[in-house]
Amino acid sequence: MNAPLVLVSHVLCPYVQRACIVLAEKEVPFVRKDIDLAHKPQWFLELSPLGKTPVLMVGEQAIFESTVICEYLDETYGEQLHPRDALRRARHRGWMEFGSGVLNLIAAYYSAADEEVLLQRGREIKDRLAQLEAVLGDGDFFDGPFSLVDAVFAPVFRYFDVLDETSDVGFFTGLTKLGRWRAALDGRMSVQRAVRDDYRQQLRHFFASKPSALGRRIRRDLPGAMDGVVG
Ligand SMILES: N[C@@H](CCC(=O)N[C@@H](CS)C(=O)NCC(=O)O)C(=O)O
Repeated sequence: MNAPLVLVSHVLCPYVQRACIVLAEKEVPFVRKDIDLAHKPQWFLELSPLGKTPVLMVGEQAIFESTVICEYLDETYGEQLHPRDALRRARHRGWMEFGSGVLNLIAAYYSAADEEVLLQRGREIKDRLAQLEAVLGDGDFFDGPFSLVDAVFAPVFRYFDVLDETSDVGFFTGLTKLGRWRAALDGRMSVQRAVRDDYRQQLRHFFASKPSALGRRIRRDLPGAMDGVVG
């Protein structure tokens, strides 16, 4: 019998979502334990060497780093999501890393202190999205059946549901394959179940709370964003 799984999480964390998606794809039961990253509990710091979510508890053992968690789950449960061919798998790992780079750019975008930097970071994100568009085929997902690369990009794309509300970049404009991929991921049950029903409102609130250009825009354009959210 497999050891019980506990995923130590944060409500908005895109890296946590990767693990949730893989768990849902494989229909593996787990307990999700959300923590407040602004007030990290001592027990969490003892499990997570870098103080970051996600951490997966497999019985008494803790695993950290989302891609490591996803690969562990992929190797341990159900039908493999990673390609069997080593070269193709290596290529997928490269694009998973690329996805983490896009998440870093998104963080730089929502933290940009002024409009000029916001615009610059927005252009950099758009450039990365255009690079992705150029490698996509004609299927619904990244490369054939749903894979770990899809689990990485679903949380990336989810950000744009809120970012598009206040952005003038047109992140997906002209990127038709990417738009189709985003829609396919949006419709996937595992992706939908990776966040709470009030995720968008939580994300708006998180952005609006920032002393950044995007925070100012959201407070101006979406005043309801500052309304209370359940923690
Ligand atoms: N490379 C890590 C990144 C995880 C990460 O950055 N998690 C964020 C939340 S989304 C975190 O825990 N931040 C808290 C901190 O850095 O203090 C992974 O893939 O698991």
